Amino acid sequence: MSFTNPIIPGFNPDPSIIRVDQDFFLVTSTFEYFPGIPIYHSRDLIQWKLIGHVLTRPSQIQINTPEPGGGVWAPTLRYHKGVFYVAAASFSRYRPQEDDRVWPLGFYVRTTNIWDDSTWSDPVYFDQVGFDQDLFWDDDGTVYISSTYRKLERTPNTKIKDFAVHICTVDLDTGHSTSEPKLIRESTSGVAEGSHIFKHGRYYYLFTAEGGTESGHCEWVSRSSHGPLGPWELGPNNPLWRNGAEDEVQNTGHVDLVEDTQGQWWAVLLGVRPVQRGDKWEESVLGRETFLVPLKWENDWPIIEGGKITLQMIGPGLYHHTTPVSWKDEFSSPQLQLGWYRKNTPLVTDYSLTEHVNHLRLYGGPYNLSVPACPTLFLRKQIYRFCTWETKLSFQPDTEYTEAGTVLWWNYFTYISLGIRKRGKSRILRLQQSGGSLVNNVLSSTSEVTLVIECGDQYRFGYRESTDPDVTWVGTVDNVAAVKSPPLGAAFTGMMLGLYAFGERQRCMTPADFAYAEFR
Ligand code: 6LW
Repeated sequence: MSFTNPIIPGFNPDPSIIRVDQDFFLVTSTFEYFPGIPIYHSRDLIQWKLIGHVLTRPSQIQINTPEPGGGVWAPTLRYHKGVFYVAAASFSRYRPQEDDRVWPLGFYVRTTNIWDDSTWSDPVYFDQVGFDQDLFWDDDGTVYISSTYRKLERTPNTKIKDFAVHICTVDLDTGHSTSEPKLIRESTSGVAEGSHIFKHGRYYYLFTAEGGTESGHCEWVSRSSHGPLGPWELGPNNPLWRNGAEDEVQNTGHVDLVEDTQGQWWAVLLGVRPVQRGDKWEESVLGRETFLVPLKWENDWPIIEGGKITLQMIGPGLYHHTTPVSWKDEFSSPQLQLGWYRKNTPLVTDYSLTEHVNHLRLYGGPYNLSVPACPTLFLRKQIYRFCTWETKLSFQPDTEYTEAGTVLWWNYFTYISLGIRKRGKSRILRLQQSGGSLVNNVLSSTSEVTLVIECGDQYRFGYRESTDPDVTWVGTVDNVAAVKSPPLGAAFTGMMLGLYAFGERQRCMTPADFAYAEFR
């Protein structure tokens, strides 16, 4: 049967997967966003549903003033004797190699009930720094943690990053390591990361993502008949596939593996879908997404048939893929629906779904959208390349220092907001590109305003007052311009759309009421 990639579209990098009986669970990275680490569920590996998040409480994760691309990196999800584990690391800076002092300690959390996200424990921290923590239980019960950090010995040939995979045994109750860390994989590319260890048949396998997460990204495999400490023997078919700069799916790597109930093995990995315009490839605004590929074993080595990751793939099994074409939240439940994200861990409650029934009411906090702190901002991932985002806002600002509206969001350096403000006696609608141009339109009524962002090769911003027959378009922004305006931060995340309210250094006393938000 054929299936369509990506299996989880939009900003969903670094997938890690397990199967428990009939159920597959998959987690991805969230970086500076909260709640952290989405958990997706599937029965067929193709259709995935968001069922909750691993990090939902400030006692589990404090993401306060991260750089874009900081926050929670590459989780590993594992299941052992009735307990689910997620190991990860959280950064305040996005590029650890730029400042060796800020390498974070890794941590893990656990639960026995993956269906109820309030049951995940508080973190137990490891006593080792690094990122891309992997947990492996050997048959004798020994637990190994592998992670990536910069090699200790530096030689004249040392690469700038020198990210290498190290392993040690660990006491999970305390998080303390119980053996000296050992280097098990370094790469001539200078980057070996995203390690995952498995046992299959008589061998242990070590999968590593190499070359860095951008254009040189690929996946290597080694095996050992001794154990996780090695020695490891490199496979004959490395890298496992060769997606390159001309392919429809690029930057592929960071693999995790799962065996289905029929004994078929599958890899999940991250990749991007660049957009071809004329003879040029442009980066996808959707970010790094989750892809699926079947694996075969030959002479006790894994291989990918065809040697490429593509948008349409053939895999054994019974698959059917239906892409939902629309999504709408009418704010009719007293709890926020799954799939809304905050930037950073919110420290105060600044919204209500019950004060104004069937509305999301925001009390804008004192931070506008261009600061590293946590603004009153609710975000959804853009998962369709061509779609329209729409919301209806009622907001009667009583000072000139408050604003509420909708935003196209990459990070706090790069966003475009369309919001209502007070100017003199009138209300204006302001289109503002971070660090850039400004368009102000005077609104003619005090009624609700529909705010629209058309997403495609370009983003088009418009609004409609209740008396207007049509949308008035106020500006257009090129995709790439939106993503690339400096500084980029990290290419770790993806485009999001959101609702916001703020006061400048003082909270906003008048609420902003959003009647719905939709993609169509
Ligand atoms: C991930 C690591 C990586 O933890 O990107 O470039 C990080 N390397 O494997 C964030 O996805």
